[in-house]
Amino acid sequence: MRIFSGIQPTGRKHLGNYIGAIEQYVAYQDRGEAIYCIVDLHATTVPYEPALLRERLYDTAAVLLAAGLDPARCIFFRQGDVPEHTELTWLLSSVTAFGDLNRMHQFKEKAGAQRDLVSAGLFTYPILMAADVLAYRADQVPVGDDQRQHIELMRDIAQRFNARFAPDAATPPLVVPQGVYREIGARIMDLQEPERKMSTTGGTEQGTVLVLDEPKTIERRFRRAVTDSGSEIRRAPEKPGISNLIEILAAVRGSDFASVESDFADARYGDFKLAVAAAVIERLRPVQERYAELRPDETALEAILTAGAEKAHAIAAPVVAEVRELMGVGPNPRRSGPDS
Ligand code: AQP
Repeated sequence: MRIFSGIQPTGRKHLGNYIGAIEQYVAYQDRGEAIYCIVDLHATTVPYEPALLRERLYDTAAVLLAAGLDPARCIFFRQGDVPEHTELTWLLSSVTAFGDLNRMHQFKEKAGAQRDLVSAGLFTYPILMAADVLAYRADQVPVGDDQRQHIELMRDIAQRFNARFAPDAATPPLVVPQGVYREIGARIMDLQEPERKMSTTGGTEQGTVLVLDEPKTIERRFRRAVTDSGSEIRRAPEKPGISNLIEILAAVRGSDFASVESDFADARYGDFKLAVAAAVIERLRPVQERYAELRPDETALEAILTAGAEKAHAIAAPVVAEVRELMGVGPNPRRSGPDS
């Protein structure tokens, strides 16, 4: 089984990224051939500073390695180093429906937040994401719940490509991938506005816990987390703040909701919040320590990403060559040469 996922180097990684995606990446290294990339090209679709993009890329690489990605057990690279991603994006745009792109929630949200330019790249972002995954014929894509619509679109793109260009193939050229979502922790909400997901661009500063936040900052964020006027620690639609804290603690402990609810049945909100903060601090402590060791050595980070890109290129190049051939792009590889 082949696994693929990508993560943006925009902003600093938060607890939602960590629980919803990064922990899954680490676990999936032992479940198949895992391929992970930092999607710097996706990050250019909204306003950004080029020098800062490189800094954030190293930050993100060091966070992922500190969390447990092991270049000996996975392929770990930078998207922009493997040109097949952009070529395949263009080729697949011919089997992507404009109307489908127009329906993407993330495009609508992010386009609405732009003050100057809504880039065409923001609109075609989901095709690049489809190309990322389809170039590797990945079977499974571990992601957070917010990516469901993009995963559905990439499945449609693969199916439409196969039906249009290889209707009779015994093995379809593109694998139709499946999204995999954590049962607990696939959507971590903002601590101040628990109806919205914790997010780099759309969340509140006070409601967002960063992977690299100081312990006292993490504790303060949880202490001030919005709850409700009741006193019961149980999950309920009318209790989004408490439900989110229960979900965070269950995900961090690796337990279910019921055991968190029963452990804190007699606790007050204040004590519960501190318990969640303590568990998150403990979970992130080794990641932060390892990050501090890894981040300064950009040469070593580059070497890991470059080696990963070579391995990624070796997988993606023949897939993209087959797509070109099936689409009639470039010379016919079966045509006789001038000497024959
Ligand atoms: N709140 C979340 N809960 C669970 N999973 C989440 N993910 C993101 N937010 C949550 C998952 O993290 C992975 C990486 O996402 P990304 O590459 O989009 O990184 P990001 O830009 O840092 O994510 P944000 O904060 O969600 O970005 P914006 O603000 O740009 O929308 C993905 O698998 C995602 O599902």
